[in-house]
Amino acid sequence: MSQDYRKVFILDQDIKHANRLSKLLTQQGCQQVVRFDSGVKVLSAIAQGDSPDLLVTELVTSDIDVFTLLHDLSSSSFEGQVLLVSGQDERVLGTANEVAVSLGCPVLGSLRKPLIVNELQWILREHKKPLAIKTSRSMDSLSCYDLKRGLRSGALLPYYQPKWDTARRRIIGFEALARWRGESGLIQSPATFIPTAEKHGFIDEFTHRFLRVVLADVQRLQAVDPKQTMAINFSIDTLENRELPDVLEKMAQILGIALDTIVVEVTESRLSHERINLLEVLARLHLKGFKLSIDDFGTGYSSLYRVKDIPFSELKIDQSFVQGALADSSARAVIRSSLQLAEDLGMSVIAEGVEAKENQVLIEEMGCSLMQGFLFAKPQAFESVQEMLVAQVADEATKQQRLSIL
Ligand code: G
Ligand code: MN
Repeated sequence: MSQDYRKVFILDQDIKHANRLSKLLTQQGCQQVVRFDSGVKVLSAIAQGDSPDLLVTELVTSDIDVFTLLHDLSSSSFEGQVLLVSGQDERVLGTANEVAVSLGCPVLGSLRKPLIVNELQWILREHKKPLAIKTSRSMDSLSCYDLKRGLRSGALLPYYQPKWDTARRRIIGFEALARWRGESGLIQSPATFIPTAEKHGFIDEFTHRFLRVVLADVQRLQAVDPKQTMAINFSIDTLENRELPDVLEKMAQILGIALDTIVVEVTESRLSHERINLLEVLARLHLKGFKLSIDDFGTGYSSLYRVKDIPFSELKIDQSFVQGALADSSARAVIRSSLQLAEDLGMSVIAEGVEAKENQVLIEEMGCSLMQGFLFAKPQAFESVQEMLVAQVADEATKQQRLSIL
């Protein structure tokens, strides 16, 4: 299963630990494991073209610490993934993880010492795909010209990801995610185009075009099941526009869509004091009957203050906590306190980014049954989520019929 990791470097001064790790990695199918006792030697091997698929590193090495190492790796030719290991406080691991993410280093995860075999196996199995995408090197943003031309030719399109109620085993709604279909047909994520649209001041045009398509799709989905909700991610720049509540209301009303089936998602880290109109716009959306959801909860700095102030009806626990929950007790603590906070404030909670069954079970045990994630369904084109919904409605009708016969 880890044959993808043909070459692995281990950077660890602790010989006993490095030996054990090396043995385990070999057992997991890694073809070549090379041990290093110095960060400088790792960097110089990489500089000479000898680069691993995976670098497993301690936080503190004999010559450089992990932060220096990550900075140097991000400007080297290293294209592999990083697995952090430490006997230190988990929060230090968390900080190193965050720094790596901000540098665009694909972090596979973090492991505590002493090493637990299952934990290593789980990380290698579940996270072959990196947690962080290399934003700095592998994702080229689109130019302003590309965007303007693409907008007119329909390059902007929504993908939809179902939201699941695992207790009732059904789809309860969807989240619309903006995607860009490039000329080659390649589907790209918002990181490639939203910043450019924001920078050049046409995010509102973007939002309007996107909303028109999404709301038309909502109408079609609700024709299948009227209770389905649609969550839409709004740029903070759009939420600064005082006309938004009226515009959104009019668009929904024309299509006969109930306003309380539309969920406005706001990313927590972008809720800022400096945004003069933001609070007013959110409050007016709420007064009109739209639902407000706080996205990526736990990643911003103003969590508690903002949650108290803004009438959110839903809180979405950021995927980093959800995915870290099995191995990291601090992540579990964040989830537990988010659930408590939501309960006290009468909000529902959705766990984002559930990729593994083990995670689903753990999150359920913690008291949360609403989830989103690749385990249930990836974001996909309208036609395929519509099919899923049609199948669900047909299935429920059959069950209902059987019950009424009995
Ligand atoms: O910021 P927001 O939570 O709206 O971002 C959602 C993003 O997360 C989408 O781009 C979607 O593709 C991605 N996503 C959804 N489910 C999963 C998952 O299970 N794992 C990972 N890694 N990403 C996910
Ligand atoms: Mn979202």
